[in-house]
Amino acid sequence: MNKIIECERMYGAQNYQPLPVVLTRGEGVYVWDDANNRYIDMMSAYSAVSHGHCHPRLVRVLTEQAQTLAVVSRAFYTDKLGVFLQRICELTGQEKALPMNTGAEAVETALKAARKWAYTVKGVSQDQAEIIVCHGNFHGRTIAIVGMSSEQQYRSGFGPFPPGFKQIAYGDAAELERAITPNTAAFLVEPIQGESGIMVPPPGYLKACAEICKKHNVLLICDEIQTGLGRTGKLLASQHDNVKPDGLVLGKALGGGLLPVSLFLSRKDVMDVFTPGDHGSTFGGNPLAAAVGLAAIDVLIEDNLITRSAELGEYLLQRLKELKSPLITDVRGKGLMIGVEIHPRYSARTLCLKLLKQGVLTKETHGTVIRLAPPLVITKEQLDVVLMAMKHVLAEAEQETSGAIDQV
Ligand code: IF1
Repeated sequence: MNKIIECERMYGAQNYQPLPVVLTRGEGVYVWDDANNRYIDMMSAYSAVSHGHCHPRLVRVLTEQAQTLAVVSRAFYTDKLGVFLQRICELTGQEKALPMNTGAEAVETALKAARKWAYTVKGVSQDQAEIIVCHGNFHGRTIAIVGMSSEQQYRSGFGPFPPGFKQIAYGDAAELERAITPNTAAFLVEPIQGESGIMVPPPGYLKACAEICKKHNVLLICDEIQTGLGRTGKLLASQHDNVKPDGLVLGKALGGGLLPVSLFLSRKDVMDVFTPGDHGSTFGGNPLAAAVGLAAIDVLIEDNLITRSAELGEYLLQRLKELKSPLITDVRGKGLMIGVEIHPRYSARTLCLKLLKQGVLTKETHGTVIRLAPPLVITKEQLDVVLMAMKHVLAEAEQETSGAIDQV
């Protein structure tokens, strides 16, 4: 057993089951292991590394800011936060933003804002606010957030959970309307569900939800922590339906693949429910995170990463569909957020282990879907290497299961 793996196993909580590889260095789409083998990273840390590993310009901004002023708390103003918040508000069309660190913290901020808006603006009675979420959602790992999850494993052993959440099927706008009551504060939804297996809702779904929310004075809050910042081929996935939500949550890639940066953004009348002392975070909005977040936005725009995601994502999706393997039951996604669904009689994790041997790093979700979400700086040539590897491991797997899996 690798001594490094042994050490992590000995002293670390076993809340993950990593693939048997020890990474030591990253640059662009590549990462290297402790035996100096090179891999193409098709996971990009669940879309937190959209800019590629150790992006030179982002590392330079991080280093310079770290040597200047890093963390002072929000007890004081700094020269970095306001300009960062202005930039992201102008880019997304939202009026105000509240900076946090992890995605879950920004989601919790959104939940608190929606509830307080319901009581102080919409007129819902105290402690009666309801928030609607979708079956198959993933919004983080706090007790309130797993309390509204449909995934048994994320909930088991962690109850009791806070009340005030309702679950509806994903992709069915009529169900949203049926679930709304006079106490409904908000509908929190991922424009494309990531963790539940890259589930793309029918075209027009988000638009229909936006209209229903407007009709019933319910806040539409989009969790774009994974789908945002170019991942699906537009700045925000909600733009595929021409929807501007009342609230927006960003995270992951906002930190440029270097440190946690997240935001809750919304209309002024929603954000203004927060008065000094209502909510906060030691590190939220620190100048180091603000400087890197601003640079991450600039690189996203200046390096044209959003168009790359759209064009290369379309290329990858089409080529995957051409693979015609009996092991593949579906290929779906938008931009460079793609899922390859594997026949349930074969283990997606086994395929990921085979891909590892071919120099391609990725991980399955829910046991059957292989996630392909590379840094947006990937090239067509590098995608061709990934496609060759996919073809190779599928052929190998078909050999092993010859005849066991009939043509689907
Ligand atoms: C894990 C995947 C899971 C997210 C969306 C909020 C958060 C996430 C849409 C919370 C985080 C991460 C968490 C990580 C695995 C990964 C993930 F979908 F990306 F694959 F779990 F579903 N909203 N997603 O995707 O953000 O607090 O983590 O910064 O928890 O295992 P966070």
